[in-house]
Amino acid sequence: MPVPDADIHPSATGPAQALVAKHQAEQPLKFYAGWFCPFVQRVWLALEEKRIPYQYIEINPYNKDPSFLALNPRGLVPTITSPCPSPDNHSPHSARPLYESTVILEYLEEAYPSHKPALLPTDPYLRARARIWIDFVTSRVIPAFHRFLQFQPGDGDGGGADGLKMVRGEFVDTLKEFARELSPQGPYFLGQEFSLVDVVLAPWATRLWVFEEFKGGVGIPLPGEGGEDEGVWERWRRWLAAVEARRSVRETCSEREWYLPIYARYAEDKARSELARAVRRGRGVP
Ligand SMILES: N[C@@H](CCC(=O)N[C@@H](CS)C(=O)NCC(=O)O)C(=O)O
Repeated sequence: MPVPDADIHPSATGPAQALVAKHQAEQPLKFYAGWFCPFVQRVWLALEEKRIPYQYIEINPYNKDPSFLALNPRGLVPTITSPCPSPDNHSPHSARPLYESTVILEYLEEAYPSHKPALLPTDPYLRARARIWIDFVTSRVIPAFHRFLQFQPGDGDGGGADGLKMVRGEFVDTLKEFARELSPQGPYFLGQEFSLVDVVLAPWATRLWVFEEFKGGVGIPLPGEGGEDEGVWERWRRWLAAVEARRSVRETCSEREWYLPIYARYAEDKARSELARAVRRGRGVP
């Protein structure tokens, strides 16, 4: 039986709808996606940035269709099926599935080296450092985002206003830690080049409005109110503005009104997705 989360708008709207329409033709690389999903948006950004041909296939991952489970036993989007490398190396299973957004991002970098821009630096040290901050986003920022979003006044020891202040503070601290690592010149994490570090955070950074909508504000100081961290927050705002203005980011976003009911379920802690349950159990991102 489908979980209540399955009751989502069936397709992308706004700019993302136009992009989906352009990617309906059969292509060797199939992109099983959910228009609403930030993990999907990560992969979508990389496909768009690198102009890799893909066929967009809308999936409602809460319905767990058996044909989709055959590709990804966890039934999560994003999932891709990658083309076979060469006709002589033809696999009996024509669809070679891959899942987990960060694994797919690395795969696209390796499998499409001629597709520019490269989204990881070539220098091994800088590459490794980029991976540290990619991991930081997934293991720290996103769980803190969800602990804040899913917080309920009755939760744990620090319930009510104090509890909300605590989870808000913890989330803002992760953003500040990230912001301190941004290259001073920017505008992106590594400098002038957009990279996977920007890609992995962009979908959540462009959803910060959910805290204004449901939790009384994000808690990032307004311009001029950052005290000793003013420079850090000024740099954060410059990063966010550059990311929000990026073509790939703008074109993969749907209209806000259709995200609202989905995020309302998280904000009331009623979502039954794997992510919501993992965060509830204190397990981070599934
Ligand atoms: N760790 C996965 C997370 C993917 C994920 O949680 N996707 C959600 C949609 S945003 C999903 O498919 N949920 C279905 C479910 O929870 O049953 C990744 O990075 O790709």
